Amino acid sequence: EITLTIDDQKVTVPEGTTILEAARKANIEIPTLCYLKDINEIGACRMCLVEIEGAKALQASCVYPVVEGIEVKTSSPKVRKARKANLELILSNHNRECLTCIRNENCELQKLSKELNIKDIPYQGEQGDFTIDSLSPSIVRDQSKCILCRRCVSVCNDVQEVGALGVSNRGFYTKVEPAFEKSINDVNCIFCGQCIVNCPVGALKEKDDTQRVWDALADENKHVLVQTAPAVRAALGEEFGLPIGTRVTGKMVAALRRLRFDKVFDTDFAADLTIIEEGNELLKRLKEKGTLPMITSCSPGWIRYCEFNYPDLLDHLSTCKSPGQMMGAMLKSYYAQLNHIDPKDIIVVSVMPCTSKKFEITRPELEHDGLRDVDITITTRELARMIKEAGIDFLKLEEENYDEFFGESTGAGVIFGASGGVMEAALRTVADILNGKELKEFEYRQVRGTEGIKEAEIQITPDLTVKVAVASGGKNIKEIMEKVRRGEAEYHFIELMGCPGGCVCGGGQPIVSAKIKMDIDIGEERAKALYKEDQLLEYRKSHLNPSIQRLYKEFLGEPNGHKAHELLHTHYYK
Ligand code: HC0
Repeated sequence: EITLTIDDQKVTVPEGTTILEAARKANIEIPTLCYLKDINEIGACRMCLVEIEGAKALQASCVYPVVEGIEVKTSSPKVRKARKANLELILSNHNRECLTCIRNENCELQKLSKELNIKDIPYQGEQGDFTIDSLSPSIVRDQSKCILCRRCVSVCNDVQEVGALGVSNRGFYTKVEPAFEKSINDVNCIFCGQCIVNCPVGALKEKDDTQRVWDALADENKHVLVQTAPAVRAALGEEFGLPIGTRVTGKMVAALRRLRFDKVFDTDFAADLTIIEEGNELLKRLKEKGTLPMITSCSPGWIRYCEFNYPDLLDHLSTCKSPGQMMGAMLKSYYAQLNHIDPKDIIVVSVMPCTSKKFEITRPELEHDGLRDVDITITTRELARMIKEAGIDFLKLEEENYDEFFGESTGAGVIFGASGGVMEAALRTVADILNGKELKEFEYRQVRGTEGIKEAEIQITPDLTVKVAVASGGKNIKEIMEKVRRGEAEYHFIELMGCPGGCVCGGGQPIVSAKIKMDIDIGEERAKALYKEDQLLEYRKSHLNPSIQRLYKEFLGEPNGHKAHELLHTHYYK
């Protein structure tokens, strides 16, 4: 324990704590920009400068460990003057088109300018590079807004271990960019969007597809269907000021109807369908000694990661398309047939917590009869913008239900959005099938929670114990995949998701400031909302979904059968 004085207040904290953390613990606010707890603690932006009694220079509090007895001043005239000058310098080279910036009112730089009472910017002169890279289907980079805080670089390199972004040049010419000034589209980026949700400003954003949706909705010759991914409902409310972890399923459905989609469906329905296909695929691989461990294939970020880093292990992937794609394939076949609509006239829009899904829908593997499974994907953030633009008062909306059949889902479908959810949903179904009855105990808490890697051995029947692993985020995925490559992974089934925490923390979700993330585990809060919805639903196992049962009876035939293979499965080659 160390005791120090911060602004005349005695503070006692464990050794190794930084001055910044100690101050925040004592409710003394020190501003930061580049700081991202445990991820980017590099003292680059100089916003967190403090004065330490006896020290000649001001010190960056985010990297300065506490020392017994020191006296710290966090807002002396000297400190305030230096911080202001640093902020003015950052602003002098920042594209200040705040009114039309995607991060207007959710920008850490804007907020800080207000808090530090910046009135004008004395340093005007040459501006840095203004390149905009919008070649990828998922991510747009705007150099003119980059403040070189390096949060994206640390997340991409240390958390995701992708390494698509780096820092080049020195001094005024310093830039954050992929190697050799390439576009993000031409390097090993997995389009997870973790750079976006960790950027304090508008230098990184999703490719905006909202205009394409407006155009589709305005086209009277098109039948426009929307599906919402599990994790969207757990976060959309944040865009309207609701606390993190508020579940807004019913309001979201109502808003989509106000936007005039022809039908509002739930990706959770297709998650249930995925479980039937994937569960049976696993049983087949176990029985016929197929490639094991089998690995989930629904996270497009993970698929890209696999293609770039483990092309030799692609056989381990389940052949199932992701639920979002399965839904598209069903809507353009069975739904079209039932409703006597030419599939060519159907536009499927998906709302996803994910930026990589924008890439996924363009993949050549994911179409049928020359028609894309899914036509347009927007993120949770883009949906919020559409709702606002349409003048819909989200908070006042009465809750509504999804449209029937393709809107019907189980608790197993909804937990897909949290890390461990796909695994748990699969276990619920596989266990019932192998035991030939409906088990009363079906919550597999061993695979829940926010740890990066979870492992469990689960006794399914008296003679079968399955070994499973769940990992999310590139670094954790790598640890598991290296084991698989070395032949040391004795698992039967592995769930891998590209974003740390799973889809609830996807790169398309509402952006939460570094300061709030210091205190709240957003993944945990949003996941709670999904597990709550699981408990509220009538059915909690995918195979009990009456619409899924009818779909097999009337259209698909057998799980993993001919028709299912044609529409619901694919292969990724590299
Ligand atoms: Fe997910 Fe999905 S659960 S990837 O995490 O499997 O994005 O939410 O939509 O497709 O269902 C994301 C979330 C999905 C898919 C589902 C899966």
